[in-house]
Amino acid sequence: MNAKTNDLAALEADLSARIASASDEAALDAVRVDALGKQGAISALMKTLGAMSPDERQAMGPKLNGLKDRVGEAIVAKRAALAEAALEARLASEMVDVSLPARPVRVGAIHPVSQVQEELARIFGEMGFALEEGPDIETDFNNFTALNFPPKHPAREMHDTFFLKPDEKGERKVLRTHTSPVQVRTMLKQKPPIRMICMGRTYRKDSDATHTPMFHQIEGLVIDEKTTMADLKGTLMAFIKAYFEVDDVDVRFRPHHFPFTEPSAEMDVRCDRSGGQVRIGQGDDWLEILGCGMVHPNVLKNCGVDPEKYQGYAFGMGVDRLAILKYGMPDLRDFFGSDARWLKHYGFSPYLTAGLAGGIA
Ligand code: 2NM
Repeated sequence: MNAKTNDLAALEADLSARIASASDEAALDAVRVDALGKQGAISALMKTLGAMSPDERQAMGPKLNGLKDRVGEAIVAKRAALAEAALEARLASEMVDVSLPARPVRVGAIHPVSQVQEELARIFGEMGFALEEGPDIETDFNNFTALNFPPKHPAREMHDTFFLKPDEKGERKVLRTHTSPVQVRTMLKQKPPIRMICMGRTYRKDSDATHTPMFHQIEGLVIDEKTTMADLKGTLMAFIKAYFEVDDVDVRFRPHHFPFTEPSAEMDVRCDRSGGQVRIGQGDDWLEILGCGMVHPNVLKNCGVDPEKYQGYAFGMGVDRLAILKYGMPDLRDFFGSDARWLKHYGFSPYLTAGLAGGIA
């Protein structure tokens, strides 16, 4: 090997090493300019061919051309490899694992009415009450007549009840003014013993800070051969303790009037209002909480139950008011304002429901 050949081998080794170590497009292009550019090392060697003897030129020509081709090819190959690596890196950095769970953002909240309904269903469910349902649009019979409302009773009048347009048969349906028609339906379809609750939307023409035209009720009914006011009292006291999470509760019954019960009463619970809010259990005050009574024999008759053999009690209360008493919202109208900020503040986590499946209370 002569000196010139040695030089060429050293040049090629140097260029190959620089090509191999070029970490980006710019570094690679610098090697290309140094080797094959106008002022490049290989270009300079090519220019010396003209001054050589024919023999020398014949020996050096192929060597220089070979060197030029190999270096050129190495640069092209390296450029492709760099482009490939850059693409790989970009794909890796932009990768999205679609199998990952969604980010833990709180997207929704359980409305206090729904939360309280879950709690009520659980409490009464554990006491053996079945949950019944009925439609919001009811017949006049189920909403009034079966429940012993006299034909001229004030609650039937236009200012209380939302009446629908009469249908083809002239029948005038109503938006139920209470959930009692569900009790009527249950007695009509099922033989005693009956032990049921129902809850849902009810409608009355009423609107102020404590009344909304749509509100929620829960009502209960127990019918058996020997059911008394004492059973009613025990059941309701157990309910109050469970719902308000207190160990002791004191109640009193005040005589009242409902068309569908006889006797009828309103039940108050002992409470303390000294701290600005209502605390259930002990104290010097009373809080009216529900209406109740022994089901009127006329109602039993109207619903196909023999009043000579069966008797029972019923009760009803406002779900919205129960929510206010336990969770303290100032204005009932905000319940149905559909304001997401209100719901975010007063709503409950979907993961912490008092659900029937035994969630955290
Ligand atoms: C109340 C108060 C008292 C009641 C009566 C009945 C039925 F259908 F059995 F007669 N259901 N609900 C009732 C009794 C409801 O709410 C304040």
